[in-house]
Parts: sequence; structure tokens; C-alpha cells
Amino acid sequence: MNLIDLKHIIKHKALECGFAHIGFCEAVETDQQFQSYFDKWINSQNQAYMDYMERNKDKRFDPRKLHEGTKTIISLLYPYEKSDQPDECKIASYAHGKDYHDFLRNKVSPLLEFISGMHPTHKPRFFVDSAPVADRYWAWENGLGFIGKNGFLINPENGSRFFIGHIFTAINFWEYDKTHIEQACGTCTKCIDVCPTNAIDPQKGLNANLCISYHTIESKEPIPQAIAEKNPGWIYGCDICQDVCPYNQKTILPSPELHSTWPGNPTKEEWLAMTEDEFKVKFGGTPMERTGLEKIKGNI
Ligand code: B12
Ligand code: SF4
Ligand code: SF4
Repeated sequence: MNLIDLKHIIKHKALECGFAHIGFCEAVETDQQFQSYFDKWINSQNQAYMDYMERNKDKRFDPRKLHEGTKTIISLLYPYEKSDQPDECKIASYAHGKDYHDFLRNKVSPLLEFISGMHPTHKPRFFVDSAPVADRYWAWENGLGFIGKNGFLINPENGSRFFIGHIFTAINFWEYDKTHIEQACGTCTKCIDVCPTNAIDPQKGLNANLCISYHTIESKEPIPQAIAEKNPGWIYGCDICQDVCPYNQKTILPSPELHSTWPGNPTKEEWLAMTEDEFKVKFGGTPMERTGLEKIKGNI
């Protein structure tokens, strides 16, 4: 089979697995602009207490150091839907359903098996928000979207409500499409203006110390008073800077399988009265399980 046909088959199989967009590029070092931006971001302490962001920089900057033998990086976008939000106890749309790490690993497995068969001496690996991979950078490098002022990878047709996953393979396609989509925000500044905590700086990017998503999901500390006062009801994640984006008012791709297990949003009283056993039954297998009931009650 020639390499062009192989690429077509991989694309076709990815769509069959439920992915909406796919791109291929050569596994080389990330460019200088990304590296210096990332260094500045870390040196300014924008990562807050996410120490893991400071580690494994060599692997983040060079994917061949993360998985030896990798010649090609395949970026895959899997859509999630916007969920209706109650007035209080709002939960980010991506979390309304199955944990995307396990869900996507299952989804991608037929494709991974196929790629494995095409290069039996190298085991391809799939990563989704699970390793020091510069997910947004590679998806941009692969021509799947532009980086918006809110920091998101935005696909011009379908917006930013996507998980970004990557396959690292030793198959060398030799020729890659080098189509970068340049930022198409224009004069829009909606995401910056609407962020209640002013966490987005157009030059420096996102400051996690000010971000509701960071404080309600990642941080082990109680939410600082100054952030809590400005939080309009998010108890897990935050979608404000995404929901306002004009690119997210376009065609919304459905992903019913991801969201099918969502039990509905509990009220504040129901959350506070919830036991660990009830939490496990209702929210086991969602992204909220990792954060845990105690943290969610604390956020409330
Ligand atoms: C750490 C992290 C967070 C942190 C910090 C977020 C951040 N913006 O950095 C916190 C906890 C706050 C967070 C929150 C969320 N996250 Co998060 N997170 C990550 C993670 C693990 C690393 C991101 C990272 O490296 N940040 C450091 C900055 C420097 O890099 P970056 O944003 O990836 O990269 C871009 C910049 O460097 C920028 N850039 C380059 N040059 C320049 C120059 C200028 C001037 C500017 C302004 C920017 C810029 O472009 C890069 C791409 O090339 C990724 C997964 C991964 N492994 O990449 C997911 C990821 C970014 N998160 C994701 C999601 C869905 C979210 C939330 C929406 C969840 C929610 N609903 O609450 C929020 C959104 C908050 C936001 N506005 O970004 C998705 C985003 C998908 C997409 N379409 O972009 C990712 C990619 C996970 C995935 N694999 O699907 N997250
Ligand atoms: S996720 Fe929320 S708090 Fe964080 S930057 Fe976006 S709007 Fe601001
Ligand atoms: S809201 Fe406007 S400025 Fe922000 S990412 Fe979307 S188009 Fe760009």
C-alpha cells in the first residue's frame, strides 16, 4: 500500500471511530515561538500549583523524547456538546458524561490496532491530556484550527468544544500538508471582556491563578475569596470564555454517546447532602470522580 492510500485509510478509520478532524505532521521539535512562549508562561508562575507543568519540558518540546521512534504525530479532535446550565452549581459541559480519557482510549483502539499492524516493530501510543504533549500546539501545527485569544484551539467550522488527542507512530509519511490556520479573531475580544476574574491577558495568555476552572478542578486549596466572589456559580470547571466565542455559535457536532450517562445536575442542597456512595453511583466514571466529592462540596 502506498503512503497516500494509507493516510486516506487512517483518516477514514478515525472518522468511523467518531473523531471529527484529523491531521498528520512530522515529529520534530516544537517551534521556537512556542518554546519561548511556554517558558515565559512558566517563569511568570501562570501555572499556579500545577507543578507537573514544569516537569518533562524536554519531552513536551520534543515528542521523540516522550516516545522513542516516533516519526509522525497524528492529531485527533473529538467533539463534546454544550450542556444546559442551572443558575447555580454549574458543571463544565465536557464533564457532563463519561471521563474522556477512558472514553477516547476505547474509541481510538481499532485505529491504534490498525496502525500497529502497519508497523509491527513499533507500538503506537495514544495520549489525551495524559502526558507532557503540547496538545493545542500540535493540533495547530496539523492545521486543525487556530489559537484564539482565549488560548483555545478553534476549528473555523466547528469551534473549540473538542478534546484533542494524539497518536505517536513510527510510520513515516515523508510528505505532510503544511497548512497553518492563522488566528481569525479579528477585532473580537469577547472572551477577554467576559472573563469574570480577568484571567486572560492578550499578550501573556491565561493566568491559572485567576482561572475558575483551575480553582474548581485542579487546585487542592480552598478557592480564594477574591475568586469566589466573582464566580457566577461554577462548581466544576468554567465555560464562559468558550461559550461566548462566535466560533462556538456555529455548527455544533453531536456526541450523544459521551453524554448518555449524565444523571442530571443536582441542586446545591442535594450536593451538600450527598454521600460518597451516592457520588460513586451517580458520578463514578465522569471526570468529576478524580476531583472527588469533598472538593466539590468545598467549591460550593
Ligand atoms: C494545564 C491545562 C489547563 C490549566 C491551564 C490552561 C491554559 N490555558 O494553559 C487549567 C486548569 C486552567 C485548564 C483549564 C481548562 N482546560 Co485545560 N489543559 C491544560 C493542559 C494539561 C496543558 C495546557 C498548557 O500546556 N498550557 C500552557 C500554555 C502556555 O500552553 P497552551 O495553552 O497549550 O498552548 C498555546 C499557547 O502556548 C499559545 N501561544 C503560543 N504562542 C503564543 C503567543 C501569544 C501572544 C499568545 C496569547 C498565545 C500563544 O498557543 C499554544 C499552542 O501553540 C492541556 C492538555 C495538554 N497536554 O496540552 C489541557 C487543555 C488545554 N484543556 C482543555 C480544556 C477543555 C480546558 C477547559 C475548557 C476545561 C473547563 N471547561 O473548565 C478549561 C479552559 C480554560 C482556558 N481558558 O484555557 C483542552 C482544550 C481543548 C481546545 N480546544 O483547546 C486541552 C487541550 C485538553 C485536551 N487534550 O483536550 N487547563
Ligand atoms: S475558564 Fe472561566 S475563569 Fe478561566 S479564563 Fe475562561 S472565563 Fe476566565
Ligand atoms: S471570543 Fe472572540 S477573541 Fe475570543 S477566541 Fe473567540 S473569536 Fe477570538
